[in-house]
Amino acid sequence: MAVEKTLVLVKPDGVKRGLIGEVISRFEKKGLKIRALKMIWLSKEKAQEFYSVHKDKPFFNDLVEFITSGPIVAMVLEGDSAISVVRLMIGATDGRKAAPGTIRGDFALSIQDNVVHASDSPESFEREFKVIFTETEIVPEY
Ligand code: FUP
Repeated sequence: MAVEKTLVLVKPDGVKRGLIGEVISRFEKKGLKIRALKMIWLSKEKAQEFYSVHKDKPFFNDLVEFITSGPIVAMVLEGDSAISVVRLMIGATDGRKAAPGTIRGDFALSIQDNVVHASDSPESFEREFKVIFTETEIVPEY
């Protein structure tokens, strides 16, 4: 068993549509532990840093505009194989192609407005976590 942490965001579309509870509920019921949770409104600078791996992509500016268009809910989830498990649960990037039963498959019809973000590797988690959280915002093991 490999206990991992992963970073999940409910994006501005998900917050505006009242899907915070739905998203958190799915992860709780799956058995993942919430180790940190907060609502924030990202600055443009933080958003650019968060999505820096995409800085040369044609959709970068739209992506930064979108993720800063309203508040988001950020959380750190922990559990066995949490990174791959959460990626499976959120589904493919494009909501039109995401499998039914996944979060994006059930709630998104767009590649940009796709409700959630989740880290895709331990390295991504470490980088993304530092943009959004400080170590002291992680609660002790419980
Ligand atoms: P994902 O890891 O599934 O969130 O997807 P990516 O890391 O490939 O992309 C990050 C975000 O960029 C996606 F959530 C949505 C956005 N995006 C676009 O807007 N257009 C694209 O063609 C690809 C991604």
